[in-house]
Amino acid sequence: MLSTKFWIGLTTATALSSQLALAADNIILRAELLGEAFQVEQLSNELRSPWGLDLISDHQLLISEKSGHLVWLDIEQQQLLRQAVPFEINSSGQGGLLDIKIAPASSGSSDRSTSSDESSRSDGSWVYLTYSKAQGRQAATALGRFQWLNHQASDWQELWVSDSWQNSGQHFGSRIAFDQQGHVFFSVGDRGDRDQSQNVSNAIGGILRLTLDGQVPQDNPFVDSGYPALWSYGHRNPQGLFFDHTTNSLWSNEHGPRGGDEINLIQPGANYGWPRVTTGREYWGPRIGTTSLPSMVDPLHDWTPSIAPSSLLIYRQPAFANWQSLFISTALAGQHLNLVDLRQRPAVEYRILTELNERLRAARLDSEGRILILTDSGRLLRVSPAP
Ligand SMILES: [Ca+2]
Repeated sequence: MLSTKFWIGLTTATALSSQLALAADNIILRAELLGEAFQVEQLSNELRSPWGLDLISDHQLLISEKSGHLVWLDIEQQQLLRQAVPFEINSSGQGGLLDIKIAPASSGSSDRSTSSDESSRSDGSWVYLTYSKAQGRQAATALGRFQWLNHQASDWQELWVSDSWQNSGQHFGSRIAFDQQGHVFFSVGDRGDRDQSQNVSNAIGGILRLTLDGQVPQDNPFVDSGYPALWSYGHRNPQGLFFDHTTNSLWSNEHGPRGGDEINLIQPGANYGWPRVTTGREYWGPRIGTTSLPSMVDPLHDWTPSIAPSSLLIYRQPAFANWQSLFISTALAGQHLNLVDLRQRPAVEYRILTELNERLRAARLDSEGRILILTDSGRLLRVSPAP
């Protein structure tokens, strides 16, 4: 359906290159954590409200912009191409084009079986997107995909529109994760209708699980008794989702109200409590519900006061040997990169990049374990070991 013609400014890309070119020293910060000296490079500042990113290779990225644009960025060549995504997207409020993630290579190719969640991928993959689908004045979190081949997107498909329709522009989620058994997960927020998060007959406040072609797996927990795509529920606004191939487990972080941001280990059919259980409060002060209930799963980490976590990964890469197994979250309101060691009790937390005063939107690792980060101000940053 789409061809190169869809790219905006294919010809201006060359002209852009000179603007994009940064001074030889594009290092904007040097610091140290846990014996690891690191530096932060600015790789681009040409993005417009970027929301998600994934790597085709260590120097070629696909980035989603909230306005509904797909960006291809080559950080070596300093080339940036932008095209509109052909879905009906409502980008008001917190809505828009949300996450982007390249599907893992098919489970049939054994040489890729040890590849991590964040390793580089070759051409010809399916690329998944979440977005707030528009219908009149309403919007709902949806999942789509396209094929990426020879620098072109084609075969756009809308795979699943969750029944999370609201007039509200709040709490769409939404991050994407893949396991290695052919499933895709994506998160849906409470859409500003918090009591619906406890209702298992809709997608609101849920993490959903589908096959890669958008079908309901027959072993989903509510396939006979509720919303068939639902995998877990009782979430408020989960904007971090990470499938850890080392432990074969799914993890999420979510925004609480005032306080009560959480990291959760996601189990099928489990209830994560919102709004009956939270340590957070209403913005005007009173408690919400209670802090624990036997039938609901408590978080493994709670940030009070809130940091506003916007993405999640578990660090298992070589670049920073002393950061192994840390849970890394970008923070919006908190304006830092948050690292949590959940092996210690109580968990130990570290905060870096505070000097940048940037709302950090999303992070991914390249093949060496360097951390690529998007900021709401439109920058792409890379955290790497300092020489
Ligand atoms: Ca919870």
